[in-house]
Amino acid sequence: MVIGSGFSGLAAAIKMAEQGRTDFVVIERGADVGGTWRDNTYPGAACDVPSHLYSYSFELNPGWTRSFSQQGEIQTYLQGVAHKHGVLDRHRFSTEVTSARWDEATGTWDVQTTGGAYRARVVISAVGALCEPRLPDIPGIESFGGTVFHSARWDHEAELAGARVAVIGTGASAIQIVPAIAEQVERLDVYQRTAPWLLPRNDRAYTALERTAFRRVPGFQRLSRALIYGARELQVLALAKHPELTRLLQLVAAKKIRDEVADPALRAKVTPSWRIGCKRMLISNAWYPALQRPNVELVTDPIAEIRPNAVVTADGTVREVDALVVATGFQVTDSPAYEVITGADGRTLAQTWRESGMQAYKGASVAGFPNMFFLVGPNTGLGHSSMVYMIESQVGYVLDALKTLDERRLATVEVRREAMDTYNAELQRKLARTVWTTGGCGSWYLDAHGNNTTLWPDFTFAFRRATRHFDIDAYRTSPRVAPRT
Ligand code: N01
Repeated sequence: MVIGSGFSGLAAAIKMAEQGRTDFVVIERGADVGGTWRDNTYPGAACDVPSHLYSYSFELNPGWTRSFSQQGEIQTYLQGVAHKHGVLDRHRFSTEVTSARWDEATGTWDVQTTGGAYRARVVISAVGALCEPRLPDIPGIESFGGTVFHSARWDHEAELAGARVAVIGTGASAIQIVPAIAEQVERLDVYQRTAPWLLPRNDRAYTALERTAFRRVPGFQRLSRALIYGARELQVLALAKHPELTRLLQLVAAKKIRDEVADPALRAKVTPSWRIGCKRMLISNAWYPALQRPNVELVTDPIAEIRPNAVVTADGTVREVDALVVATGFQVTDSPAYEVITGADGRTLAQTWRESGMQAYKGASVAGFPNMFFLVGPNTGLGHSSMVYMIESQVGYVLDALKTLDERRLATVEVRREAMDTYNAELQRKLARTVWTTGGCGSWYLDAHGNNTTLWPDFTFAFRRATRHFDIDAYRTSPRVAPRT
């Protein structure tokens, strides 16, 4: 069973089908494939990884219309890929997993869903890291009488044209939303807790000639992809290996502020106090111009409370609004998805990870959770390149595990605790010197204890190498019992 059908779950389904497997089902709570690209439909939603790299290696898309794809185009791509590979009939859409419990007696997962019960020999959790909206704990927010919604649950029925709107947050989502809606709203108050660093966004539509070349010239698309990949990998040197090199990137970002922001007071407000790269690097050419529109105000006083018709800041200023857009990110290290999974010792994954911190072996396997594999698991995220590359590495690893189970006639595999601990000690040793840890910021990369349990601290090809084969020696196994004759 696969849970979730975003980029990772869909890839797992396709690769299982390619191996000739027909004994699997994909449980998806949404009504379509796409995951985060199905859910994030806010105005301006687009990817910040170039299109030709942000695609499956087994389904390159010569038809990308821009260097950085917009949400709709990525969602259409994923729908097309799912259709082409014939895996849609293996999906159970609009069905949510309510509990998954390891049953020691049968060596299977007892999975309850809103669409009925299942027994699964293996569960592949592909629920994604950025899927559960985090709502801010601001006094009075529940009393707000106007329209209020999270950036990942955009209310397309809401009439923002001519309205007074507040956007809370200045992360990757907010910096796309604000320029996209600034023109149509009457007034836009942007509540910033921490200023982000921005780099230029070299986005443009591909010319007809380029698109023909992508389609017709053998190897042109693969070459473009390789060049983008190589350039992105170089960033690992600054972010993870030699964080002092981030100073060069920061010079570019600081110049961007000097070039694009005229007012010294606004310049001071938008200049971060932490090192670039510590939080996700944002790319936009529209953010600073939007903040300088006459109908937009960047508010840096902390929000003290929300009233039925207004946002009140700590200095006592009351700003009346009709709509509140909450762009405050996601529950990453404390996702509710971990509450519904119960392992061999009767504890949930959430309990396990609350104690140990979110950790796994190679991002894929957790001690105490036999026959369960994670895609986009702990420490497989990236601050610089395409998650699709990491996802394909993980899918390869998990598919090799399934093959090993069959070939060796194994009933269960469970990662050895010592293997997981050794792996994570080495990861944390590497992470301690990266900009994500030393850069002087807080971010969703870090858990409540300040440990980075989300990012991969090395080149992505190093991860590909580490996951090339399912390394059964790191696992405890049990054989299948032959049926009595
Ligand atoms: O969320 P975030 P996001 N009061 O967590 C602020 C991916 N993504 O949805 O920095 C006031 O980054 C918070 O402030 P602070 C990408 O991986 C990609 O924007 O914590 N403010 C921050 O400014 C990204 O990293 C793309 O001080 C509060 C903001 O809300 C990830 O998704 C596009 C607050 C949250 O920023 C998440 O991005 C979009 C409070 N109580 C997303 N709580 C692209 O590919 C939080 N904030 C382009």
